[in-house]
Amino acid sequence: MAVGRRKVTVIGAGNVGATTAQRIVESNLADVVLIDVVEGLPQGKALDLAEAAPLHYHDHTVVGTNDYSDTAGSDVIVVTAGLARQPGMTRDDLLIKNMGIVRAVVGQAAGQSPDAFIIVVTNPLDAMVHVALETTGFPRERVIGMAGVLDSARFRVFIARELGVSVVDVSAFVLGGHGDTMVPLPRLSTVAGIPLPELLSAERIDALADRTRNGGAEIVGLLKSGSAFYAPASSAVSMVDSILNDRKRVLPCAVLLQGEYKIDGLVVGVPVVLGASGVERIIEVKLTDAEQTALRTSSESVRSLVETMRNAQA
Ligand code: A3D
Repeated sequence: MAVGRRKVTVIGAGNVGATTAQRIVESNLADVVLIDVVEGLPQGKALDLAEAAPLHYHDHTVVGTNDYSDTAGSDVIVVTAGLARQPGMTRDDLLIKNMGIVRAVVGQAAGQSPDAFIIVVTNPLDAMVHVALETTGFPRERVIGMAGVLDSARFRVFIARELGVSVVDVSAFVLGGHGDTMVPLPRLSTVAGIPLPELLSAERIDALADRTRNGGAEIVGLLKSGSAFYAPASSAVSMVDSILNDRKRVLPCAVLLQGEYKIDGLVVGVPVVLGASGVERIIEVKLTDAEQTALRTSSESVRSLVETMRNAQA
């Protein structure tokens, strides 16, 4: 990684992208380049963020641009560019549109920063990690999807509220795809080391896991237009932090499996050690039959998205 000032490019200056940029500079992590296809949008948000620097006691630069040459030499690229689902648009329509966007933006950004780590946020998440891997040809250690960090943060909040305890003491273990196909593992989720099933009934755990699975939809329902962005941005930033500061945090991330968890060639959310080399290790835990089946179902839904994308290109 480059010595001296660290540089993170955030592609997409919308809700998630701008909030990610804000959190990166205000937590003193790195300089940020914010890039978007819309002219003026990244420049305006970057200037606004830069003008807050004296109030947050940081000296990081925030550059807004539409030109990929400004992103050259980035240590990390966070990909949030994409469309949200519009009325009348199917999931597959969105898949194909965002495939085109992610391919275009990641190709240009990777060309400028061939050694960067890529953190993908654009949905459908697991499929977009496939697109980023194929477009860049980067090794799987450097192309990582953000989903599990958010899902487990949501689960932690719901568990903490239910038990009236600090979120800090709750640790939630999730596997699998983002959203509907997330696989929570209550037996490996703990409150200050105490396994969750000792503290909550199976029924309550199921209810909290369901709420977590639908966590994105719950917020869309409240906001009416747009989707969650504060917690998604925080989740991406915790991954950036673990890489840039070589923290070696154990975080659930969407990575390409090559035989781990008996899955080969598909991007699935699993616990990994995230450090200065990106995904430094995939942690394999022994699953029960039911958990393995749920994980397989989750990975099959990723396979079907990958096939839809292949057919669209054929
Ligand atoms: P939004 O506020 O609409 O921002 C998207 C931005 O992407 C807009 O500013 C667009 O102009 C920009 N954009 C579109 N096409 C291009 C392009 N070709 N080049 C550069 N920029 C472009 O959306 P958002 O910030 O709320 O969400 C961004 C993405 O993240 C969406 O796909 C969401 O579904 C996804 N998301 C994922 C999670 C996960 O947990 C995986 C959570 C929240 C959001």
